[in-house]
Amino acid sequence: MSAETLNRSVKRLSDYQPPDFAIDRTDLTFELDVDKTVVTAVLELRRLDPQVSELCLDGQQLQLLSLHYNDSLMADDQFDCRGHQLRLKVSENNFRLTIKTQINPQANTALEGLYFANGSFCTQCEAEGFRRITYYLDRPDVLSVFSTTIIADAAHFPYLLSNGNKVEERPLSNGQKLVCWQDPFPKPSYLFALVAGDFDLLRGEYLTRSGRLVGLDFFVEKGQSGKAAFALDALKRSMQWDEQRFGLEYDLDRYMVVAVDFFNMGAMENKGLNVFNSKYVLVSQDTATDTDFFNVESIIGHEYFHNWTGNRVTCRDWFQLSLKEGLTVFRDQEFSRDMGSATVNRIHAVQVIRTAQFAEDASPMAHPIRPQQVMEMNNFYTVTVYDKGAEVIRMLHTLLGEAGFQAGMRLYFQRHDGQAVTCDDFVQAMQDANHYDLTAFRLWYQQSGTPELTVQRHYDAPNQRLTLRLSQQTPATADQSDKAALVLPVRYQLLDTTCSPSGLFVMQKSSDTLVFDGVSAQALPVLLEDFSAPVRLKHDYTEQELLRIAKEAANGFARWDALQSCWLLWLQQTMEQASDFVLPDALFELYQQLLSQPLDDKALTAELLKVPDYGVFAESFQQIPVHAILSAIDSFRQQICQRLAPELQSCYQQHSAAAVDYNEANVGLRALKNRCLDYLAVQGQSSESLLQQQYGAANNMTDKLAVLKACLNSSHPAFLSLMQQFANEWQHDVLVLDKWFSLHAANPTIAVFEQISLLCQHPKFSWQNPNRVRAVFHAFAMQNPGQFHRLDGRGYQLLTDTLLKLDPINPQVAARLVTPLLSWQRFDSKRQALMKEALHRLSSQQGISDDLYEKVSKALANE
Ligand code: B3K
Ligand code: ZN
Repeated sequence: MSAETLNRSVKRLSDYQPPDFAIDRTDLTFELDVDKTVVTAVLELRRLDPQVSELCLDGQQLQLLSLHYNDSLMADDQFDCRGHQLRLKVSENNFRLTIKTQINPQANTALEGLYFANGSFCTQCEAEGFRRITYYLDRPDVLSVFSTTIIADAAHFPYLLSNGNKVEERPLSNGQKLVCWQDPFPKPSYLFALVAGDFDLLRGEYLTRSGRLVGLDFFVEKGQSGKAAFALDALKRSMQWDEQRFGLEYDLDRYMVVAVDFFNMGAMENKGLNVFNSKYVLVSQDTATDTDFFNVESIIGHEYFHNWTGNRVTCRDWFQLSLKEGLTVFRDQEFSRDMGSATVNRIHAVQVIRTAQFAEDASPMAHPIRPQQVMEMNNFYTVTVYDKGAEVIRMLHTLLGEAGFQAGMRLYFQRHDGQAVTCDDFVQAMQDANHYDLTAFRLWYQQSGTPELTVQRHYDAPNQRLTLRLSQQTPATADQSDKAALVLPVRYQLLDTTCSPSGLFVMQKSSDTLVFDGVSAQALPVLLEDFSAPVRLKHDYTEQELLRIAKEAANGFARWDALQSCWLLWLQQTMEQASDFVLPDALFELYQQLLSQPLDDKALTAELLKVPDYGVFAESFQQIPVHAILSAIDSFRQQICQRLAPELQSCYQQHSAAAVDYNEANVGLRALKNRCLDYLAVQGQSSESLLQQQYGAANNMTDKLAVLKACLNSSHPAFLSLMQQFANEWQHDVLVLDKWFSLHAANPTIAVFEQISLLCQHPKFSWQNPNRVRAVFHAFAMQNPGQFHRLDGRGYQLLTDTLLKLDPINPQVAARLVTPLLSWQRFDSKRQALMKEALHRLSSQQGISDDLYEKVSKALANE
């Protein structure tokens, strides 16, 4: 490890020490001012270990105005306030500290702590943002009862919000007003929130199953409250679902959600006062796609479910993040599954694992779902901690069954309500409630990497016996070389002529056998149904066998999964045979059938009809052949369009009459119709009238955007003029404009560079706003592989220039965007050299943030 890395502090799970002090009460007063906010924190402290003589509080970017110990003002030589700490000698067991600090919310472009943006004050404290508000024990295992008094100009900030119940509201002299909040539930500082601004308010209510009436308040930008109605309903559905499925009820009288346009991520589960990125609250049919509606419902659910899994029971330390995130993602996935197409939901969740999560395992940032060391915690809100974490919970659910899992949840809450605990405590509750030994299972929490499960088949004809030899192996990752065998729940189904047995095989060792007796020579096992373990399955199935599963399997996921394997085979064949490769007739027959007689689940039909995205193909290679993949995708789309144009046309016509509302049936119809449109656009000029017609007639954003995407995917000549029309229609609405920014940034031609520089000068673009920056640069770096990975290095250069500009403004957003540069080892030597050059430019930048430094230094570690 370099000297610089050592200088920056790396924290280790193995160094965990319980806190020396408790903070029984935290009384905060905010005198809000855009550039000089004064925060007075009165902390009632209790020494837990009488041997300890020093108290050390965390603090960053604070100006200390005064410090009182009980009632005495402390002189400068009575404490030590340097770096990111405030230290003072302590001799009593119980004492009070009154800390007055001044902060500058307007200068806070990192959007961590208290910031002022777009006319409102807002906080984001997870993971370690509270220390930018006052000196504190800013760690999740210090739980305190908070009260918050907010004083601000009444005209500019009519709503002054914080956690819990409002206990006082009164006008003050000189146009100011005071509001006081009390939160009865002890909580760690990361769940603190404050919002002050002028909003429109949409109110609702929910009667809990025990008969308590809860007020539901949505605070949104003026004029936008109509667009929060869907989110309000989604919140009611979440509350009801959590009562029915998990027996969990809400615990305060009020649940508030504030939607803001300046936010680093999706949303935040602060106790009683969620803060949301406006894109995950504000939707209407004319401005939001079906995917946007889905995301709103799922994130509203996610943040609500955190009230029990995260807030009532929280994490002991940040290494345990998956305790709340993996579990809450599992819960939100189950909720979404019950609200829409279960199969398509599972497909989408699995795609995240197979693309982004497997890529993270193969990258310099590889880590287990419970990381062992961290420089900047914000870098570990990852697809591994969240989504692989949810898969680990799902495996527990598979092993224990719904009743066993729920028994484990009940015991977990019974034991740990009101505590800050570890992932081990969670697994222990599952184990004890079920008398099921989970010792070996716990390895999932400490081992990183993607296990490979290999299956070999042997059929013994005289005995009609099929033997499957299963072996597992996890390749070394950047963070860990030695790997052991994991517990793998393998769901299977056997396709056979007469019956189709199915079941669960729990693999415990590095190799094992699964035997089926009395089966025919045609028997075909479908393994890992519903992706019952987050592994890469290696098999030797032929195209015919895979297509048989795609046609015959009862399980929709298995059908889709078999087709995914087919596409990987066809990609290999295309790369071997270049332009001569022709997709097999059997695929066209299957597609013909699906187009003329779609399944009841139209959204699943649309998934089955889809050529996988670049990211799916890319993840199947150690070294990614970018352009070969892109041209194979083009060729596949062309072949499908050429062979099936009439069927695509008629399927399009037959499914074009969906009503506008967001519901499972309409979403499915739109998905299927727009899949057809996407292929038809390949025809170029001759599809123009169809595209124009849909664009002009569309009464919803899904159908409009589908036209633009179809044009983009096919480099259709109508693209630019339709984009112009779209910009004229939507320039007043930033969330819609973000879609337009992203489409431009995903343009696969060299014109994208000129276009991006124009976008950055657009009056609605702002380097301070994460949504705008991501709309352009996330789309460019992640959805435009052809231009991003150009051999002249222009793509890498553009991203590097962007990161150098962005890092001083908002390190969290910069550190997210750097991801595609980290995996330089996955490309050819020319690109490797260019990507490393880009990483060196970043690492040699003066004052680079810990966020970016941690990732870049890891990426360059094994150069
Ligand atoms: N807990 C927050 C994420 C906080 C991210 C901090 N960088 C949102 C969520 O997972 O619900
Ligand atoms: Zn979460």
